[in-house]
Amino acid sequence: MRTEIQTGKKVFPRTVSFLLALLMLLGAMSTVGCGKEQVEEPSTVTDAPEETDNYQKDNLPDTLNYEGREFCTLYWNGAPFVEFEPEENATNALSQSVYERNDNVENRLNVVLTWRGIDGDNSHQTKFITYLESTIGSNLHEYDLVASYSMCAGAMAMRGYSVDLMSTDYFDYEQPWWPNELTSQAVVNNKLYFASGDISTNLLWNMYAVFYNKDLMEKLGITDNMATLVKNYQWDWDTMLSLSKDVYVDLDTIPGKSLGDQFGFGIYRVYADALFYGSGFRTVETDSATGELILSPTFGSGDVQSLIVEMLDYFETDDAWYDNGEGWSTKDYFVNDQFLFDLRPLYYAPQVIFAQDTKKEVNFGVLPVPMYYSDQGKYYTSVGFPYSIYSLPIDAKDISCSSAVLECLASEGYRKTTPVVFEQTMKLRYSEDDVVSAMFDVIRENLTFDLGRLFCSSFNKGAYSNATYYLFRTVAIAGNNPNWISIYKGEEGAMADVLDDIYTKLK
Ligand SMILES: [Ca+2]
Repeated sequence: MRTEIQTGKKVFPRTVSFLLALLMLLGAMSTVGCGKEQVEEPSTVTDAPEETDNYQKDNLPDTLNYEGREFCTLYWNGAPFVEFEPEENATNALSQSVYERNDNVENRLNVVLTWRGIDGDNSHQTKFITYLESTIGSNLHEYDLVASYSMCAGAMAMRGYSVDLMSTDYFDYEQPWWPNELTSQAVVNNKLYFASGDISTNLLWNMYAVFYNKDLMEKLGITDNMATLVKNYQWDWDTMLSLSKDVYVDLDTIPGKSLGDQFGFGIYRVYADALFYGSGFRTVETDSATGELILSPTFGSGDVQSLIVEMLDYFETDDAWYDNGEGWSTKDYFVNDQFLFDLRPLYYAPQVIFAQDTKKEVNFGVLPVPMYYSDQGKYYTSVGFPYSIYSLPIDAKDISCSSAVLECLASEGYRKTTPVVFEQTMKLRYSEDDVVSAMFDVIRENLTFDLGRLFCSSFNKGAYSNATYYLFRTVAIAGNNPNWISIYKGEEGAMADVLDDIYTKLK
């Protein structure tokens, strides 16, 4: 039984003073790559006496001791936020928390973490996989753990390079740092070849949420009962449409609807996937009778058709702005009170709302993506692609040790790095405001791990590349095409073939 920790006050101890941590950080920055240079002796500073908060602890035995062995993780360069090693000479809180997480792992398990980054972001996936072939595929035993760009983990598993985590000694899927949906959606034939969650800071930053502008809400005379709506599962599509009605004001000099105006809701086309997943739809699921992977009956359903029609109708009105251009992610319309609701990845807060050159301060809150059905009873959070998925390479020298380090990184990340992501999103200490903290946890705990999304780069046998996200986001929504059933039917056979192939390789 998973321990639910989303309610109640939690305390994030700042276990070492910032200055001390900074000195430790500067002293430990000598690592460059695996097997090249040793990091300095792990610090002996521990925070055990202060870890008496009500955060869930892991079940790793205290007796684990890997006798100072070097533990090498391969990761992808270009991750938007610090996640693996602390940045050199960095004094920011996130980098400090990554340092503390790694330090705790080293001290607890008596390992020396080394890291090697290679090209592997969206445009370098082939390069990353080719490199994996040259090392794991050649059984060189170079790496103990692989942290890849999210789309690469599926390709790695398909090639047979990933260990089934469920069969390893210390991977503990019931812990809160591994999202519920990871094991309910990404397990194939009782095997799980990769994992993510609190272990990846970039996953948390890329979670889609709806920002709402409290200043504008007040100006419009709307009572802010958003937290209650969310808590009571009343935050749904109809509620959002009704709250965003009549918000429109033609503010700029361009007559009629234009981007300089005031809107109830704003969204960029790339983020439209979040509304698909927020509705509980998915592209792939497991056939409960046979255990095989199948295209989800929800994917090609009339319900998706209805959502698309409603979205397109909504975007046509003055209530909503649907942006089909580029550069949306850095725009400050929301900060300037032009949008009541704005669907965004969470990194919008540190990158734009709190950016140093932003002159205006906006009061805002974050909400999960609204449910489509009023009786849905559950929110679902999807994630933009630039985050990490962790895999244990089959040629790792000691699978048991790799399993322990993976679990320990996630567990320590849950207590060290996740609170900092929260603090930098909300400019609040996690313990300061239970309502805001609970909202963040609703978003975080309902992450979806649809295999069609995780393996999207394999779905290329039909008319479209990456069909499992491209069809909805681009062909239907951005293409302003409400004929979902026919779009889906045209691609269904090709997608089913790919899925058969995936299942055959993973089962
Ligand atoms: Ca206008």
